[in-house]
Order: sequence, then C-alpha cells, then structure tokens
Amino acid sequence: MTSLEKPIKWFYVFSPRYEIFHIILRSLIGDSKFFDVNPIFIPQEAFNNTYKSGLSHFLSGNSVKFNVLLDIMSKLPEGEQFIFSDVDIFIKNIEGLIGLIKRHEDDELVFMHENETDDYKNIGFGLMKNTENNRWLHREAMNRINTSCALDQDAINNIIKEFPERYSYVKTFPRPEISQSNFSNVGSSYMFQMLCSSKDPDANIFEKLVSAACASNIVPLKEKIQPNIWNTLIIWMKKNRPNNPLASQSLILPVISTILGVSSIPVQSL
Ligand SMILES: [Mn+2]
Repeated sequence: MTSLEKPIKWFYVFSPRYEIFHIILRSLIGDSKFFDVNPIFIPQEAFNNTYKSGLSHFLSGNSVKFNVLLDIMSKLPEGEQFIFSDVDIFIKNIEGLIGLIKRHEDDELVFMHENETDDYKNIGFGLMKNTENNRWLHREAMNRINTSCALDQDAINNIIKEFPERYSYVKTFPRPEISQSNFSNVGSSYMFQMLCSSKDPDANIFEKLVSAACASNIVPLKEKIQPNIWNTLIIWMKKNRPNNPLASQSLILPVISTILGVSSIPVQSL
C-alpha cells in the first residue's frame, strides 16, 4: 500500500454469542494499516427464533446480514471496494491475504469457495464494489429469504446462476489460499472460515474453536470462553491433538456432566 491509497473498509457482523470470534478476528487483523475494520454489533434477538425445523440451516429465512449490507452500500460512495464478512474468519497469513486482495482490486465481486471441487460460492467473506448490480443481487436475495425462507447463500448462488450474463463478473478466491476449515489442505491457507455443523449453538462454538485452536494457540483466550466449551475443547485436544497447547491444560470443572454432542469435527490437520 502506498501512502496515497486509502485502507479498505472491512465490515463484519457479530452478536454477543459470537463475541469470542470478534475478539479473535480483531486480534488477528491487529494494527494492519491495510484494513479499516468496522465490526457491527447485532443484538442476539436478531438471530433468535429463526430456526424452523425442516429447514436446512439454522439461519434459513434470516436476512439480518443483508439488511446490514444494503444499509452499508446505501452510505458508501458509488464504486468503492470494501469487504463484508462473517465474524468466524481466521487469518493465518495476513500479508498473503493482503496480496490476494490487491490482486483482486479491479474485481466487482469475489466470494470464497464452499467446496474443494465445485464452483459453489461461500458468501462468508466477500470483496465487493458498491455497484447497482451488487446492490440488486443482495436486494433480490433478501426478498427471496423473506418470502421463501431461503438460506442467504443459496439465494445468492441461485441468482448468479439465473442471470449468467449479468453476473458473469462474480469470481471466487483461489483455493487453498482462502479455504473453509474442512478443506483437506486448509493447513496451507492464508485465511479460512471456521465451520460448524450442529443445531446446538454451544456445539457450534466448540467446533469453530477447535479449528482456531489447531491454527493458533488459544490458551490466552481462556477467560473469554464459557467453562463448558473450554473443558470440552481440552478433552477433545487431549484425545485428538495431544501436542496442542490446549491438551496440556487442566480441566476447570471437576466433573464434566455433558460432552457436547458433536458428531463430526469439520477439521483436518491444520
Ligand atoms: Mn460463517
């Protein structure tokens, strides 16, 4: 970045339950002058009661994030490039990430890959410009979420497919530089999204923290993590990653009454 260039605005939403990921992400970005970080706090109520049984994802039918995004776009200058992401993003190599963003400075919209093989977009991290096509994409997705309880990410992918000419400019970041935590080569990523697979919020936080713990030493975060989740992390690490710094920690509670019901950990060797 030359001194004449402005930092790129990075907006992300978080609610109280995910404050731990806000603390992690904020500390990973650190004092980088490349980013102008704008965390947006959303009250927990906005995410409560959105799960309806039978829907594929606990956030199906919830358009809070797009409400926030469209509000941001209504205030930013036309054409300005910015980042809009989830809070569950883990940066392993910030210089690598910055280089990648610079390489995409002319692109109108860049999402992550959802999978290791196909071209399905994961919208948990988007580098985008404030253009009418991008505003329309997210407005139309919000309408679909509100009328048919779609999942935000499915709505975006469907619209891109339905309007191939209009949205031929949409790109995806390269793999494995930008990964999901269940990608086999996430270990060589610059940045990954911490995934989860449960309907139980505590189990989801546990799953995401497992991938964070495999990528860095999260022992200093002990005070910020709920005791039951912390204990479950230690138990999991003792069993599966005995050399991890967490595995050497002692348990806080004398008796662990419940081990969170997570069937599979979406994490490979990081
Ligand atoms: Mn996410």
